[in-house]
Amino acid sequence: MLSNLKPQSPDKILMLVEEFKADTRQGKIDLGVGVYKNPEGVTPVMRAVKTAEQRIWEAETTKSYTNLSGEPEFRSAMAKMVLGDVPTDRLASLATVGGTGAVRQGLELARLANPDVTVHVSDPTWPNHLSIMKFMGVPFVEYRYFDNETRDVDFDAMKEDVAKAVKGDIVLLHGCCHNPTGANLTPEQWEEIAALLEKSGAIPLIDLAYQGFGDGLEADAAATRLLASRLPEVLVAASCSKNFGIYRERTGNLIVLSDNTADRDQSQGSLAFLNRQTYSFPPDHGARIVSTILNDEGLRADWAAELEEIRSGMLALREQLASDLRDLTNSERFDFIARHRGMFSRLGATPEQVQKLKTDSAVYMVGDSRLNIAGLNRNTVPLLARAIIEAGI
Ligand code: PLP
Ligand code: TYF
Repeated sequence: MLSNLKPQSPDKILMLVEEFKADTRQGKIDLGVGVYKNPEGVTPVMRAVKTAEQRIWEAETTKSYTNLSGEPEFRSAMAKMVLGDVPTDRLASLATVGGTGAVRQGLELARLANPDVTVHVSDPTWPNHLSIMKFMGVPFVEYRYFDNETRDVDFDAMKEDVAKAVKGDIVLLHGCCHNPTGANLTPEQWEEIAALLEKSGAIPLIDLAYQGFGDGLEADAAATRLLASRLPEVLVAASCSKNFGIYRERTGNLIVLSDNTADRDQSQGSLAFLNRQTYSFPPDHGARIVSTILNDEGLRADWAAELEEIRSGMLALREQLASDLRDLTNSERFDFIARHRGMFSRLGATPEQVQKLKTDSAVYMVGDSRLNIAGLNRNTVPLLARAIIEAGI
């Protein structure tokens, strides 16, 4: 039987990690996988996470099973962080295996509710969105999103395409810090998307993987909160991997808002069912770290301060890179790098130019010319700027 298995296409981002490791050149620069690195190139364990783990270790008296939907303390702390004011009469939620698990369970829930669901997804989007939907057999259509000339959002095209979503469809949106482009909607444009969805009755599934990495914890949740306040039904897939730096703990939360308590209760039952069918109880350690931090004033403040340092550090690197490129090109051609938010920017370079960066300058970025800003530091920014020019971008 196993001889029937076919090779699966590998994850290009993860392949790049291996390729980078194998490169023996001095001074190579890794701008590939979306993992935060400090100026020393280290992905640190955040201070508050260490303290929370210590407290958990000291206080924990059992490792018995928790709750099929995840610990209520974690889910309510997450709902508060994401939504601000939590509409408990509308809220169902689920602890999941990372943000990816939340996306997957969100899609599963949508399909349970509507077996004929079609998902509308940005072109481009995180490749795993597409591969998960293909694997599930969930039909999807792309909506135009990125303008390769301006490197901003092509909002007129996006609106035109999102308007094609009908009641019973899902529109997958990046709540902030769009991956892979770094180009995001303005608050006014979010209002327009809310109005479109209000009119059509299509439901947003908001992928919120970078809250706190863009304009701040509150600002990055603003679009999600707007949609939650305007629309009767909203799904949010929140990841704790980046903003708590607990990637390997696999911590995520799916939030489901309905417009009445009967649907809320039914949704909660369906969510617990989905966890049971997939992997039974969700992982707890990362969730417990998150609730320990969010429910303690001191730890929360320390975590938020460290997250803010990370965010402002990335923003400074963006400014520096845009400024260096302004000087080198005598133009504002690369100013979009400073306008983009989150870990990523899509340069809009050709695959050949991306390859040239790798071959000639040992600079690794994803083939679609997405670069991870956090892979840079003050000293490597000028090197990258020069390499970009030399690659003819
Ligand atoms: N969604 C997007 C857009 C992402 O970039 C990521 C990245 O890691 C995730 C979801 C999910 O992350 P994780 O499953 O590691 O929490
Ligand atoms: O887009 C990224 O780089 C991050 C990390 O299969 C990641 O979201 C990349 C690939 C993957 C899982 C996570």
